[in-house]
Amino acid sequence: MGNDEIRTVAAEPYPFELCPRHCALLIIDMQRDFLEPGGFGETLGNDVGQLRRTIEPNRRLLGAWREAGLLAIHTREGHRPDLADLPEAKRVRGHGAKRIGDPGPMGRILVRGEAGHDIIPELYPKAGEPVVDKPGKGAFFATDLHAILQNRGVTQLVVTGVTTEVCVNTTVREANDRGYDCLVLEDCVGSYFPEFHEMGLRMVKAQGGIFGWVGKSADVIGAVRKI
Ligand code: C5J
Repeated sequence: MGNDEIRTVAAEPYPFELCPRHCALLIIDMQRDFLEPGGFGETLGNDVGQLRRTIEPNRRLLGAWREAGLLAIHTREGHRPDLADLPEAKRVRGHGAKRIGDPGPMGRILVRGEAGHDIIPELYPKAGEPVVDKPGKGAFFATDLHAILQNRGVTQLVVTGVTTEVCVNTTVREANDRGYDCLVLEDCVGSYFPEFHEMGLRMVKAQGGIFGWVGKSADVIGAVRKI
């Protein structure tokens, strides 16, 4: 089988027709500060175990994706060290004791170049894999992601990462409005709140797939292994 051949992947609300040549894996915000014990997410009282269960399925998927020679793209949420791209509304939201730009357990919180802002070692990008630094929740807002995808002829996205209801959902909605077909993998996305995870996935696939499809990594791995 070649890269142009369609592979049918089990998904809801109906099977996803994956075309490897036109499909990219988009891994959202698998950053140390969100996922690692002792990071910013945990200091806010979140159970990072809810997110860490996604690491192994993502690692297996990324391995198979790379072996098949397909395009993987990583994103990181964060801001310039001078915080010039940080809206005041985002900085003050939540009245938390710790804010973006403050010192955290792994450097300044959500600031580019700091240890906590970087991607976890298990999924670290390889040379040639684009890393998109995004100041917002959606990966298309104020980034060059759309240009990167268009220049590579990508029309489909397999979407993984964290968190299901925030950056994953926002990105899938943005992608949908730009004409991309998105397949979200339920075992490769996670939330600190299981009920939001569940609802986040249901919102994607409701109404005949109003924002896209929901599937499982094993089915995508099976499909790309045939390349
Ligand atoms: C992401 C967040 N990545 N929850 N960020 O979902 O603030």
